[in-house]
Amino acid sequence: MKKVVIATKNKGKLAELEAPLKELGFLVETLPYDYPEIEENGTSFEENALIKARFVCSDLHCIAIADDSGLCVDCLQGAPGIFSARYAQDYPLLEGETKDEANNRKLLDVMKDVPDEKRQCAFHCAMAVVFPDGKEFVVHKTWEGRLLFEGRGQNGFGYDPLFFDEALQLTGAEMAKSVKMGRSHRAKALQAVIEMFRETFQSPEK
Ligand code: ITT
Repeated sequence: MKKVVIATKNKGKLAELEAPLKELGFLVETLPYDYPEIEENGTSFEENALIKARFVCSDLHCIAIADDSGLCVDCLQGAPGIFSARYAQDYPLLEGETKDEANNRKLLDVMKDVPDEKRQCAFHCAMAVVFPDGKEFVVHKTWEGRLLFEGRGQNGFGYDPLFFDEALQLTGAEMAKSVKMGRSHRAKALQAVIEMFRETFQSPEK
């Protein structure tokens, strides 16, 4: 059975990536809790995804998948973008607040005077796969929506409570995981990766 490591420490991402890869027949491994932080010093989602996948592939000697993703808000010229995970690093955490909650609080503050019709945004995901023989594959997908004025829903992670999908009239945190997996930036990127794996291996069990 072929082994693949998902090069992320983000539990929300992991929850979305692990099951489909297992279903495809891979032995899926995750990074240990104390795995060193990989410096993401690229200037694009693609560069950062490749940095993470290359590092883990060469360190652990197996196929590595990494995703670099984030929310890009039109009227903020694409911010927080590649800095989505650390957007609120200049905001002191409130008592009991998580990093995701602080990021959402900052974004709502920054956007508080922006009217509904100017709140378009999109999630972006670059997903990179690096093979021990040096082969690399990268795909980039998006999911468009509108930023709400307050969070709704308990599912998902990150900016999901603020991200409103106009077609479904639900936030990313209000939709069931299976629904998000039919629409999201990450789900579409993963689908392309799965097709690439099918073509490469016919079946990963081989
Ligand atoms: P790894 O680098 O370990 O994978 P990370 O959280 O640092 O974890 P990124 O640098 O790619 O990953 O940052 C992604 C951030 O973008 C994430 O922390 C969320 O704030 C946001 N994000 C990405 N995809 C999202 C989604 O599907 N729903 C909500 N927020 C998302």
